[in-house]
Amino acid sequence: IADCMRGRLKANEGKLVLGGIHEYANALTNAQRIVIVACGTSWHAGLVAEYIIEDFCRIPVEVEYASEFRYRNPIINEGDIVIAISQSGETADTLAALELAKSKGAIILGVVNAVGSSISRITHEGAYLHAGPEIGVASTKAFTAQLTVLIMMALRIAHRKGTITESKYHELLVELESIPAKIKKALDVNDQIKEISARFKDARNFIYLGRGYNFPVALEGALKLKEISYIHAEGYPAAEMKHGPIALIDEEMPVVFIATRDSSYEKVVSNIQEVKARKGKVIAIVTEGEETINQIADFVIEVPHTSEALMPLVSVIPLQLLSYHIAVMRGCNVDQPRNLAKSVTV
Ligand code: F1P
Repeated sequence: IADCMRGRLKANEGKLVLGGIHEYANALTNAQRIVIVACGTSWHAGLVAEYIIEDFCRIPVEVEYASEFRYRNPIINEGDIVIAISQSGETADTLAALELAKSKGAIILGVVNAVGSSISRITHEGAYLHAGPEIGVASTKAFTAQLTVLIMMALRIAHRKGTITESKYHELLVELESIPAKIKKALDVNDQIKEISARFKDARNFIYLGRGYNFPVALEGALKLKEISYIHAEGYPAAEMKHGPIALIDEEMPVVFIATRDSSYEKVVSNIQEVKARKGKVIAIVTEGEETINQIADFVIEVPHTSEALMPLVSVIPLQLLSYHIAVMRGCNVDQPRNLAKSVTV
């Protein structure tokens, strides 16, 4: 992962614009609307992209499940920008969504891992991840690499548009370069996560909650657990909890909070208190040096501090480890989960 990030950062120091987008760089920068189509983990990366593009570039973004988009007669106009995100580059739904958008005159771009794949061949232009092949079926390092490329694209667009200050732009680029070391540090919690996994390996359900940039991370944490350990898991925005999922909480329910120090921190702390008041078991991913949540949560996992918009790159790591250890302890084949294909081509 670190190599991939360094490689991409280096590549972008040169003449590469917008992480591989040259010809359509102006179209992307001046877009009135961007539609992102993807499936599974790639869709979660798209959701982070929506947050960062709207936050920094002030361009409206819609993130669509390709499997819905392709069948639902969506409104796509000539010149709209449609970006596909895919690890394999072969996902049939994503490919069909792109073909539909292309037939309506959209500019179709790709953020794809597999070089020469079907999606990369039909797009007008694209950025490769260069993350190397995923060994397992469930997407992990591709997610991190997708986020890196999408964040870099968003920062470049914002810089070209002038919707980000020069100093903020450079501050975020420098911070991005520190991410590989921070991910390495986040991996140090492996043994602690193993212990937590042993405690919860027989749970029947899990809830994952996060706000803002950490909301898509909650979705991804839940998906990873479902995919490789076959435990039912739901991800929600933490603020949605009171609109339904709170009814599920009792002393049997593990609730994973992504509760790093950011602009929603105080609100997340009160969500944790709401879960504790109903005797839920709280596992909280927090920023190192955290003091308040340690007093409330049952388990606390620390990750290094980074900017809010970059946090998904770091906060997803303990969730991937949690799914991995639980799956191994349950005797599941983490590389080849049942019913899942590497490329969903039908
Ligand atoms: C999308 C995806 C993966 C998931 C599994 C099935 O694939 O849903 O996110 O982990 O491999 O396919 P892709 O379009 O990103 O290759």
